[in-house]
Amino acid sequence: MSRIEAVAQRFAVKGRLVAVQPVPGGNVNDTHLAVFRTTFSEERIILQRINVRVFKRPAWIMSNLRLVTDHVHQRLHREAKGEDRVWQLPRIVPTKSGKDWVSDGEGGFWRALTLIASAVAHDKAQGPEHAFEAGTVLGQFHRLVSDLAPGKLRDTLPGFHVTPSYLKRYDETRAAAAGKRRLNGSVEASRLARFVEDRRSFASVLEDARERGELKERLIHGDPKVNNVLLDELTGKGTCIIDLDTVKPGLIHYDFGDALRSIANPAGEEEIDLAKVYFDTTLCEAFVRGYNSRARDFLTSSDRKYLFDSIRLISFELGLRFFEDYLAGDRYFKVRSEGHNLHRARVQFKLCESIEAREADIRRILDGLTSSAEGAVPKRNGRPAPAPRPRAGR
Ligand code: GN1
Ligand code: MG
Repeated sequence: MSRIEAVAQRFAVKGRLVAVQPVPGGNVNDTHLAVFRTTFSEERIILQRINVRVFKRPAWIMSNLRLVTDHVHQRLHREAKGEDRVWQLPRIVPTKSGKDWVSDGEGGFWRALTLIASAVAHDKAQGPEHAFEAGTVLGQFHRLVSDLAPGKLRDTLPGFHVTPSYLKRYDETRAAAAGKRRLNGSVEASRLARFVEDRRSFASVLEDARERGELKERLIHGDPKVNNVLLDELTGKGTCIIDLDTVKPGLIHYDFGDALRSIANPAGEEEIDLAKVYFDTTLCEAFVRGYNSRARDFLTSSDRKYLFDSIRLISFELGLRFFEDYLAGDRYFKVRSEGHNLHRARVQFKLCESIEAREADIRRILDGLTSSAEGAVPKRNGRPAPAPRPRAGR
């Protein structure tokens, strides 16, 4: 029996374990699908090994997850009758001894979650309807956790999305011998370094506003990128947001910016051809309408003032994080080839440039967020989504 199979069997699931398969994707944690069978049925769960190099206190992830899922499940239950759909959220699968996780004796920290069956996730936007649903799902998530006190949750990843802290780390990495070697070793790396310099003063825009008291911390998802949004395979409607490891107190802008830098880049973040990477304002507009349909009253006027900056900033920040990791020797994000993180950085910086070029249009769309009453649901084409892929966070 393999180590993963032994781990899978420690969770309280009916039936006999018949397979454990890796689920691709995910830049940080490792994800597997475990299938258990009985004479009459089958149960499938998502088994994940938390990356403890990134998440130094994995037990805190689980105590947060327990709080958030209990809270959201209760609310979903209460609100189910008036809803236009069945909203879903995975629950923690306990171990046979009633714990929320297991350690494998070799430093591995594992947890299991129920699989949201009949749902799909896409790595890039499929069109405005998809973007509308992604906005709806994020708005719904913000609404659902808005009455859970942020102070109850632990900070699972200190400094996460605090852009100036990434800049500081970047400066340290660049000054180290290995960083210098990589920086001077390619023309492209030097070009990206100039791109960062040109935007250095912009990096603190949200943190400055927070310090001035203009922006307040709330509970955020932390990683609302397009493939963490699940769509119901039968109806095409958003059904759930997964990957709750970074739910913690923070600025709502991190979520807004991260969701948009992801859904409004039709090429996706792994695109090889940079010419295909741009910020699509039609997708942005659809996302904003979707968000508005669920969380209209959620944003204050100060919040709205910084929405454009958040989109520009998070694409810049993610590019900076990839670039820093490239210079540091790929220690944080998993890579599939030499230069992978460098290329990911190029994609995000290209996107950031496109956001800057379309500033006026984007601001007009965001202003609509203030004035329009309700996001109109776009027409559906009625086509079922492609074959399901199991996703439960990465
Ligand atoms: C990481 O591992 P994954 O794919 O869920 C990262 C996010 C990035 C994302 C970019 C904890 O998320 O912040 O936006 O890659 N998560 C963490 O794909 O750093
Ligand atoms: Mg994640």
